[in-house]
Amino acid sequence: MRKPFLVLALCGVLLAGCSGGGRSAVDANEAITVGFSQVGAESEWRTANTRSVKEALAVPEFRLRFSDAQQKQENQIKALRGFIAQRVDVIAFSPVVESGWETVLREAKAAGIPVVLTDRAVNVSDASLYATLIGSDFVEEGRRAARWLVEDSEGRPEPVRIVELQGTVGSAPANDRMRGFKEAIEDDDRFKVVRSQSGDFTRAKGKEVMEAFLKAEGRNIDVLFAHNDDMAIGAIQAIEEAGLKPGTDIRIVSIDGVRGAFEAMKAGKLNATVECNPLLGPQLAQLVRDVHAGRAVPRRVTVDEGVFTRDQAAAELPNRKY
Ligand code: GYE
Repeated sequence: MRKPFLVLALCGVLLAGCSGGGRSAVDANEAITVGFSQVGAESEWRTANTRSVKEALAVPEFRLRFSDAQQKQENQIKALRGFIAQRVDVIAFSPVVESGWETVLREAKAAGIPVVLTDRAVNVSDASLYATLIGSDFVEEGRRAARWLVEDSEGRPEPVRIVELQGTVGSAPANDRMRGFKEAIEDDDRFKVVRSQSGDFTRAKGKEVMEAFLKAEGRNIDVLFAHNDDMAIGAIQAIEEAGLKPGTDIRIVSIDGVRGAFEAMKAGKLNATVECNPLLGPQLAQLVRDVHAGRAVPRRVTVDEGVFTRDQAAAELPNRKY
């Protein structure tokens, strides 16, 4: 934490030595060591997010220690403790679930290591346990999915029977997307969520749970709301295998806006996707720089995002970066 001030002071005295002489911009032992604990590799979104973080931190200014938690909080806690033991300069992580972080975050604080949350939020009573959170507004994403549905349901038969594929139980995006979606339709009697279950953000689980929904509800499903595109893509397969037409017999709206979703929309099988931008690497790098230097950072940094529908898919596909 104190290192950069020392470096700056030295630069002031030995200006020539710091700025010239053919030395690399950042000396290896001056690099900011960042311990990053990723959720896993559960979705296209996550793959793009990992790539973005790794790319942004793959410059001499940083030394990255990357750890994959395989969607398990216990692995993530272990990784954080490892980073603390190694005395990294900054810890960044994308918490699998919201609760259960107080103890390990207190350990990081006691060791003087600032923490940057990326993508997902935590539930802690002491706000000083992390410096900032960079990520999307998941409640708003849930609302956007619902607003699309309300608009697309104009003039269609009522009631509209909805099944919901939730993300990982206890995760911020699952909790918030569910809340935002529900909030936006609960005063409208036309809409009924008849089943809601977790598909853990993966294609395989999305397919499996959709099969169970179809078995239980038969042909009485009008809409699928999936908390991410991967689960929707898995569910599309289940719907086709049941002899129904995804996108027509069952309208589908999901979240993320990954390439696979645009392809499914182009094929007419997915109706809409709400964008959730995974390319947080550059903004994360800046926050790491700032907290390491002791500069003030905003508590919450959100990302700008939109909604895309089937009629826009073909034109938008070449512009997609993930
Ligand atoms: O929507 C999903 C991923 O936390 C925003 O996690 C992220 C979510 C994303 O598995 O695809």
